[in-house]
Amino acid sequence: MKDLARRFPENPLLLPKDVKPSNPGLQVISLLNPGVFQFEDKIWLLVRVAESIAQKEGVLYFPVINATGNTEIIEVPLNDPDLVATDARVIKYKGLDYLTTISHLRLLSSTDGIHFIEPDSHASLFGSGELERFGIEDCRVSRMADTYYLTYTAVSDSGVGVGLRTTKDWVNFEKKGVIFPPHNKDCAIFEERIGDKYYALHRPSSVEIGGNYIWLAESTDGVRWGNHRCLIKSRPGLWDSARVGAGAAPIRTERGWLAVYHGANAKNQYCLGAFLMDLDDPSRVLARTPDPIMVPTETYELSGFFGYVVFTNGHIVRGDELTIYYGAADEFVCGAKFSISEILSALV
Ligand code: MAN
Repeated sequence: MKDLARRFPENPLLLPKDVKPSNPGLQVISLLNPGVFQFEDKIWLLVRVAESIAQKEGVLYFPVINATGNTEIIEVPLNDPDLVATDARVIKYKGLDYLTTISHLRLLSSTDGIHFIEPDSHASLFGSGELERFGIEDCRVSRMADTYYLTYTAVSDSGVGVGLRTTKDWVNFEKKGVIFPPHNKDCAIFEERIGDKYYALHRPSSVEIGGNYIWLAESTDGVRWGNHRCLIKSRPGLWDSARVGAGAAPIRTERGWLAVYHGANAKNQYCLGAFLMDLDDPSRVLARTPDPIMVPTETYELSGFFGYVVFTNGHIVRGDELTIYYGAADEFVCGAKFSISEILSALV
């Protein structure tokens, strides 16, 4: 299907083999879903590195971070009746949920936005504490004045929530803890205050009544959030029928705040769409794209760790040009350009 994305001819920009594992006992399975920001005249990616253990026939190994912060390996025979391993991303074992990989966040920089290197000067960010025992993932980076707000998925056996860390120099970080408790992810803080309030999009999930919808929250300090309102729901019968979640920080345009989001259907096929919020009152949704603006079509989007996925949580805006960086097939980091006015024209 033809979409609005102009993919980089250099795609995939980053493959799992391009970085070293964080520990010699692990292997990098996927590089995906980067947060994106500009710092010291460079473009930076805060890439999610998903790692696992080399597998052997007949058994399944999966990692967990133990109470002392070290990675522990659990070994289960594949024919164990207590094991449910039907999704490449998650495992159920003896009634408990685990991830097949554990993720941390790695900093890579570039002068052209295409070729990225991993500078020694910046350490990786790892999960820390009991609410990040299964790792940290899919970080959005929002900048306000000289502070960067990092909102990421914090995963543990207690659930999937949103963690916040802030930094000014990408060397020292302040941990603000879990700002949206489970089940919640896909949190993007607006890069400007409106009136005297901070705003954020987030995605709680409701199991029985409701669903996986995008909500708006407000805050007076950027850390404690309230006045939650539900903005965008999944749409039965469409490409975003099962879940929706915000990408990076909404973009200020003359017509309103433009948000790029991902939507998935019941087959776990992930596309991108967009919606528009009122500039003064972002709880008012003005328009939304009926069709996706990006659909998995290239081989690197259709097959990989988890195929048929395009997922973004980071972008750079220059005039009318929106460059998104995205995870393809949950395994590779790719880039694509859009025209903001073309996206605005696709809104209904
Ligand atoms: C889903 C997927 C995984 C992710 C977990 C926890 O299963 O998005 O990639 O690791 O949620 O966030």
